[in-house]
Amino acid sequence: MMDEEILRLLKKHPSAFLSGEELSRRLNVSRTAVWKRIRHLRSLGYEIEASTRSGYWLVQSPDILAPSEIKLLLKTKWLGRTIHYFPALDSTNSKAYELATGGAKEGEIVIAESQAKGKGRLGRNWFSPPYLNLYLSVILRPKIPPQQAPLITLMAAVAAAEAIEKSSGLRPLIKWPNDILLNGRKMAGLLNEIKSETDRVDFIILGIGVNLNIDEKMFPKEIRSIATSMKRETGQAVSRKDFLALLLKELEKWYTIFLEEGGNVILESWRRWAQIKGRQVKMTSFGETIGGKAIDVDSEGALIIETRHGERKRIVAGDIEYRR
Ligand code: BT5
Repeated sequence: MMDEEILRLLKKHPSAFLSGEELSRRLNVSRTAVWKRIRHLRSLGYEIEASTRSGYWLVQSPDILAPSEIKLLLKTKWLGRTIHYFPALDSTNSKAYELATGGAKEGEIVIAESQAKGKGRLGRNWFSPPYLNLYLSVILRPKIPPQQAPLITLMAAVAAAEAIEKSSGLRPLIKWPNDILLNGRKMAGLLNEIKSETDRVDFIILGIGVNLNIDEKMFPKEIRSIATSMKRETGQAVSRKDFLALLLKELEKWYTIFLEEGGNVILESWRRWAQIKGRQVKMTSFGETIGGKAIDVDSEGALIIETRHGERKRIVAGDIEYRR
């Protein structure tokens, strides 16, 4: 808390020193205590000039997603007001699951600068190098039956697509169920994990990975031709913290719409982003592959495919490829 307050005060005086005396008075702590926090902030990468005469001057903030940086930018009412921040984690989803099991509240979020075992769906990996992208997990506790949980994935995809469009000016495409593509390449992925009882959801961990500033050559070879980042598509680096603040705002907005107005509004919007109706797709689900025409998603977010023989299939989980 004290770090955030110090940064808030220093940021109010962008091109001037703020005296140690004033800081200690405003924070109601000793000057030695202020100095200790300044040293800590420096260790996080904040460039702070210190002079015994004039006090402290924040020269530059690091590009990190620490609460001290994010909280000043947040425009949400409740989402992301509690931030669990880690320079490195195995997986933000695993950490959020653990926190939620221990009673963490709706709206708490987990952010890591890198993940050693970033999780994709079906046991796959999510490549998560440090300080370039976004790895976020949100704890949600909607009062809904478990069958409706996939709609939360669609809701999050809509929110992420909208944040990406607002930030980049480019229109992404959502690929069922959880990929977000720019120019045909994957820029973001979502992974929801759910804990539920028979008739109600206990919590949902909404995991989102967004490639922001990673350069193409940094992707491992296996995914280089299928993955992309915001920077690669726009030619410009993005501020990760601004993007995070925007994404949280969109998520709060769309989640509220889902709770108040129901799944249909989400589905309508999702359909506009996904343009899936009538596309020829190849679907792999639990080891089985089928080709066919995508008809639509149903009210629970499952994909309906019509095979060549006119048979309709309802797919709840799997991967699709578009065929031209
Ligand atoms: C996903 O899985 O797309 C879900 C990814 C969710 C990642 C977030 S990061 C924060 C949170 N914490 C976690 O531990 N996970 C979530 P899936 O549809 O299974 O896609 C995985 C596949 O995408 C891999 O098998 C690769 O082919 C490809 N891939 C891996 N890393 C990628 C990356 N950084 N960018 C684009 N594609 C990637």
